Amino acid sequence: MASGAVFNLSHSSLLKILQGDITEWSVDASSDAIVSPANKLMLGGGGVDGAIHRAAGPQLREACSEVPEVRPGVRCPTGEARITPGFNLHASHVIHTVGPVYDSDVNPRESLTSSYRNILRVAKENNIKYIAFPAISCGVNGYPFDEAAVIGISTIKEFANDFKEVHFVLSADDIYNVWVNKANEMLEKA
Ligand code: AR6
Repeated sequence: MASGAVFNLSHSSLLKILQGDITEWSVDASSDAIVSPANKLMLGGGGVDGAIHRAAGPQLREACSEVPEVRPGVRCPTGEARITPGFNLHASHVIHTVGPVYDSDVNPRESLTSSYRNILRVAKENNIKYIAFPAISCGVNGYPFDEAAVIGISTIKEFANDFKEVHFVLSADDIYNVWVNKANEMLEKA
């Protein structure tokens, strides 16, 4: 994974923007998690969610199937988050969220902010200190990269004191460049 760009979130925490495959992400700590942008049933989908399920192994699907449905066909509503173990991943946990579909969500900005906030709340409740995000909703869900980067970085900033390191692991060149540019505008370089 490329070393990327590093910023200060607070005096004791860092934001790192890395280019690579989030399924290969590992840190030298057990209090860690990666984020999976799932669908509402949480049983695996395409994109990064599919890659995370393949890398974690079938136990991840089994653990997801045990998450109670809040209504038929919905384990995780849009903007919420659920946690499971990471199984065969290097990361010890997966935090699943359902990000907004940009063209059909009534308030995509609010839903994406809510996804980030609920992920960080669940992570904090589980004593996670290192967490890696992909670009939630920036694939098939069609969210504009600039706005998604600003929402992601500013919401993470609200939780700066609760984590040691927050990473974005971005596979696409164009998304990586947008994230680094926005972080340069919003944060101080470490
Ligand atoms: N590592 C890091 N980033 C990746 C990887 C990877 N291995 N693979 C893809 N990306 P998407 P969404 C990037 O479509 O828009 C699924 O079917 C990709 O380039 O995975 O939130 C779910 O089940 C893009 O920038 O997620 C949901 O139904 C970003 O990850 C729905 O798609 C997110 O792309 C979620 O859509």
